[in-house]
Amino acid sequence: MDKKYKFATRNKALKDWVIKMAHLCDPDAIILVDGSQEQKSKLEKEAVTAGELIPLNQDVLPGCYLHRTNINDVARTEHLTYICSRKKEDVGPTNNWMSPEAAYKKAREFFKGSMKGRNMYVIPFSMGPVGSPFSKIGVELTDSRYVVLNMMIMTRVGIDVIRQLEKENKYTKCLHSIADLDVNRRLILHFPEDNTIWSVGSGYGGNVLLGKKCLGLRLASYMAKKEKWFAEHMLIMGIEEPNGRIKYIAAAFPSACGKTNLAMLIPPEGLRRKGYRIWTVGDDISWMRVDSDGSLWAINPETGFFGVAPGTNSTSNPSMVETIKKNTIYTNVLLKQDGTVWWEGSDGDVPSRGINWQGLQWKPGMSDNHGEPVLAAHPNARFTAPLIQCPTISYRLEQHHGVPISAIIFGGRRQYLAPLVYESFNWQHGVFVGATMASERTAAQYGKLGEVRRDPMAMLPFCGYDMAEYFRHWLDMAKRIKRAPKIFHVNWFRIDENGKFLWPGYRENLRVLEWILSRCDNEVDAVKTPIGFIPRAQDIDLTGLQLKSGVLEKLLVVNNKDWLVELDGISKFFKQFKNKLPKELWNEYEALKSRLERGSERKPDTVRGTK
Ligand code: OXD
Ligand code: MN
Repeated sequence: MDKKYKFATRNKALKDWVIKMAHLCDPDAIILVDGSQEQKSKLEKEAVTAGELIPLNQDVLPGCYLHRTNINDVARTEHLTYICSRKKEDVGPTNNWMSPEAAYKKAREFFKGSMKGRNMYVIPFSMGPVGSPFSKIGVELTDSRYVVLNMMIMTRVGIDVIRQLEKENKYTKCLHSIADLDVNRRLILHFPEDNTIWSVGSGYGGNVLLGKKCLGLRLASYMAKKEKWFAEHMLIMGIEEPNGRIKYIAAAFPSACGKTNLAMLIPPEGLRRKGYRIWTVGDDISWMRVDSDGSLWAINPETGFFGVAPGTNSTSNPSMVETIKKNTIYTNVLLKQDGTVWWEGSDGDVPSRGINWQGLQWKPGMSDNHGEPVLAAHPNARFTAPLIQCPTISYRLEQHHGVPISAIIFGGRRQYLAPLVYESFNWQHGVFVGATMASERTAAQYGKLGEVRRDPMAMLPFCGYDMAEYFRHWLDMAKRIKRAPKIFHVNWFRIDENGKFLWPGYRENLRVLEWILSRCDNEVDAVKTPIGFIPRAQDIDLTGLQLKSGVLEKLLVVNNKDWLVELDGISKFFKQFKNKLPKELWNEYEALKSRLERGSERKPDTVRGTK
């Protein structure tokens, strides 16, 4: 307590807070992160000396490093993640709650002296271009060099943020310490009313890069409700059409549905020849505002990708393979003998040996004491890489007003139920489609295989307040958006009688996006079904794709009986919100039910859609 800490800033409140937190955590010194290349190199060197980073083969992977987390610290810990609003009812039934008093008290014990022997880095960062009406400033205090180096990739860190902070005293106070990495002393706490985040006991990205899920989604969603905008778990991509116009879409998918791959796809040959090209804006977070033209405009508040490595290869995502060839931090992948890296589902042959994510000697075919295969990379192994290295990156990243959104797309992984694509009837119905989004678990996820997990708007783990209020916000925004994007649902994962995927996915998904955009321009008719408008088979351009005859028709089937069963799951999900659930969503539920019941007494619908 008697240490004299030094920290210079013209922002008195910031200085007081930093010094106060230093007294709590007891670091050796306080270091301001200015975003300079010089400081970055120094930190990298120190991290290498301390064994926190391993330099990779600099001839093949210049500027790249490997990091290994603790083996008990490899993913977001949702059960230790809390929203600490003053009133319990404000977080709703889908969030963990702790009172601010109890949360501060408990975490303070974990933070006490937690930075002893380490430095406290002060990272001023901006989510969004500095000075943009969208942007939010944060300051993260951390004792982890890995966090500093990742934040320098994922957010805007630098002198202009510091200047902005001196001008206006409005920022999110983020405190992080790896402490002793003990899972029993780990907490990820959000205090929406105090604009504060405290994270202790973890070194895993999603728990500690506090600009991302914690500020970028949980606190931002709370701010967005109050300030009447949207903070969403969505990719943003521009689709350049043959006429040279670029239209932008925002899309939300639960994990393991290919969000990052879609955001930067390379058009299949048939569509590339027509003149299509993709411009990636972001792969994870979309902040959207109504601009003066009455449309919804979006920015990606981040500057980097924090992507899942396993499964990333030249077929699934050639753009990402290019992006991560330099200036990338790899986490929990296999280190090969030649100083490069590998993971399950990577390009290249399976290496004959290496050091796996746990730091152990590894050979293909190894199994543990329980007979389980020993993996080269952790299934949630990651890379952190700058957006600007992506070959498809949009040139509008720094535009203060973002990009105009023509369509919002929701999606899930459904083997039988949802057709390849359908369009909602209107905004309110679209909100219902988003609110009832669901995905079946894959083998890579914890839980029962095939079990349906509801994940409205892919925001279940990221909404910083009561989801019923969040749905209300989505509905209310209709009044403000004069030129609302159309809302669609896609499902790339339907299977046939033999369990094989019917749709080839990946780059071929652009064929579906093409239909979506032509619907936005009212260029094609559609077929009206009880769940929404679906394409006429002839309107999906299959040029160059060998799809067996009849498969597209199968992909577009809407089976009323299956949907009637689905209604049970939806109603169970809705009921947990009790009378807070907006009645408009129950109205949509009833309307869908009656359309399905009427529909099942008739022949399949062939009614023409709107033009
Ligand atoms: C992520 C996630 O890491 O959604 O982006 O979990
Ligand atoms: Mn995400």
